[in-house]
Amino acid sequence: MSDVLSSKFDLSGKRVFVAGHRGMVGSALVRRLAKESVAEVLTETRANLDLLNQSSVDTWMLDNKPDVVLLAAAKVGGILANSTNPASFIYENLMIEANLIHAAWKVGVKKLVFLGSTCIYPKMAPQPIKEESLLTGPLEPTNEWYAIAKIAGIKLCQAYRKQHGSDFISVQPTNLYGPGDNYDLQASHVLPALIRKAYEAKAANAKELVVWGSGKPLREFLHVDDLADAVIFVTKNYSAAEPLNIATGEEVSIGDLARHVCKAVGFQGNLVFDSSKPDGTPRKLADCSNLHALGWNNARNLETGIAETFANALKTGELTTSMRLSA
Ligand code: GFB
Repeated sequence: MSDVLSSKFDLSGKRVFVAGHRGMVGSALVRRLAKESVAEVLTETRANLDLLNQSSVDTWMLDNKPDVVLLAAAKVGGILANSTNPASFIYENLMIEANLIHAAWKVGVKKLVFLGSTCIYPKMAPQPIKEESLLTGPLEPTNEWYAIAKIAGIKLCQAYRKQHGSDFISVQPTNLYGPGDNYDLQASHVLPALIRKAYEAKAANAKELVVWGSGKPLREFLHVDDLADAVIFVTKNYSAAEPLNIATGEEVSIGDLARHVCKAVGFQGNLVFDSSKPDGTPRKLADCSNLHALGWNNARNLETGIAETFANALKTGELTTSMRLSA
């Protein structure tokens, strides 16, 4: 990584476009950018910029000519949403990436950071998963559609770097959580789902909480504000074709995660494991030695992060609002 270490990009005075600023990742990036001396943070409404439409993206990019693009716009969801909406996950993600990356090249964007996911790696990749594992084996079937689209995004960045010399990089965050998450049980990832289930079970004085699958799969969970900090760090310090993993190094089983959530929420009933629901990939521990070599490390621990997230969701009404919407 020594050549990579010397690659510095100065964010100060730059006009930075956050694509997907209303999502969990995009909004965290906007919060984090407030600490940087950028000239302007550009965001746009869906009504004025349709990321699925090439001419809308071309026109907007030409009118606004950002210096930097942080590509956090994506169609995302948990294991159930991924398995039941394959067309939406592959189509929307491919269109967003292709439109934005091509337009970014056309208007001379100086730096673009594409956000992928650690689900791009083969289901049975050796653990911890190194970036070199990309495209070395079959994908996890529950999210292969999303994964293929995200792999295409990485390849787009590599292709524009190779053919045009564009400084486009990609990062692969592990499972994320934090403010702005989706608490709809049909679409959400596991952590907000468990927070909601524990909250409702406690309120109803229930004896049990249902956890999907066997509880045995292992995952890492990164707080979205820590991801945003890492993304700004790599924007300033990394320039290479290889994607970069961003994770915590702290692995937890889904069963233990449920126990942490119950403790944070104060639910004291039993866990019941529903084996009719999929486990998904058995383990995805990301090797972050390249990120560490650059100088970024995760600080927050998972139990603290869960307690903060639950308290924040109660305070903002995020948890109760989405319960009302999805009821
Ligand atoms: O977070 P999650 O939906 O997605 O599920 P993945 C992680 C694990 O938690 C699986 C279990 O083993 C689920 O079966 N789980 C237990 C639950 N209870 C629940 C629950 O109530 N809701 C949910 N959603 N899960 C996603 C991919 O995979 O990871 C995406 O589908 C994306 O493409 C994302 O990459 C980061 O970790 O399995």
